[in-house]
Amino acid sequence: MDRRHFVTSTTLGGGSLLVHPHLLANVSPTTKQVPSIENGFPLAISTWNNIEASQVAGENLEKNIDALTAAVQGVAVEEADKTNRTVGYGGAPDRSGKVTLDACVMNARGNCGSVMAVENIVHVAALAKDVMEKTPHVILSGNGARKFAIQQGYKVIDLLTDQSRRLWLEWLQKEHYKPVINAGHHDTIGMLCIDKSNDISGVCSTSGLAYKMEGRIGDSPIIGSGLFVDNEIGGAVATGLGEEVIKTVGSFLVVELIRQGFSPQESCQKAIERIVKGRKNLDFQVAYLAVNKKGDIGAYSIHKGFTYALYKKGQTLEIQSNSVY
Ligand code: SD4
Repeated sequence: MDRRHFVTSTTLGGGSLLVHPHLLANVSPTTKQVPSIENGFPLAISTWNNIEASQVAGENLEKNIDALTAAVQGVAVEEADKTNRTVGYGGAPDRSGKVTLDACVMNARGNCGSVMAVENIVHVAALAKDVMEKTPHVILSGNGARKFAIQQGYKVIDLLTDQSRRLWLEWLQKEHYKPVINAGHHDTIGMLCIDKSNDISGVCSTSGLAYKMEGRIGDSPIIGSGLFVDNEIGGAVATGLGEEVIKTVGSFLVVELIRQGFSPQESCQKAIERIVKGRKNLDFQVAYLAVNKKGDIGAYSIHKGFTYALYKKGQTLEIQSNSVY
């Protein structure tokens, strides 16, 4: 990979400043949004250090490719990368040794598609787009999704790499299920793109949590939890412990807060606050990444270490998010 990439700290809310949950209660709707003339479009953001994925999406957007197609193509980079153990090929299996993938897409017209617990198919984000565009349904799961993929000409491959098999066999020695915070700084990829027409679309793709129970579905393929887009308002994606995102319908919540007048940053913070409020045990990670119609970005997580990859004007930067702890 010879692309230039940079690591920087966000100026949003003071870089690595710790913000205690009770401070968030004082966040009130911004009456006047700061104009973001410098934002410009196109723009692509994705969760974690998925630099190459955001760069590919951004370069496609520069060629006037629409936001959803660009996002699906960007996410495909991670889906094909066997070293990323949280997405696509090489993703960690469930506890029975099966790699099952989840993905969803949502476009600027409010249409969406999703696939859940798909085996043997790498590019599940593209498959979710096909569900949206070529079927009368929104969600296909399991064997039905796999059969549909085969009909559409997707390749069938074994998603379990030698390394994933070895690590799974090691895990079986103890069978201790404990989702890892910031696993490998890759984790689920959620991507939001704004194209040259100022249309917003989003994609989320994952292999889910390592050693999940067979049949477990996380937030990532659930519209409103792992991803939500309203083209008039903005979009949001989630990563981390899906069970906690689902309970608060996280991405929908973030977009609705933006609708109410909060900035994307305030909205992500408030959505995290909804999860952490009153909780003693916070040994899990959840992070949100959001953008509004003007291209203002927000990112916030429970624990430090969450980063996102921002493509703008030809280059992609990895940016550190603020966090509660
Ligand atoms: C899930 N949210 O399946 C996904 C996993 C993830 O970072 O995001 N890991 O719950």
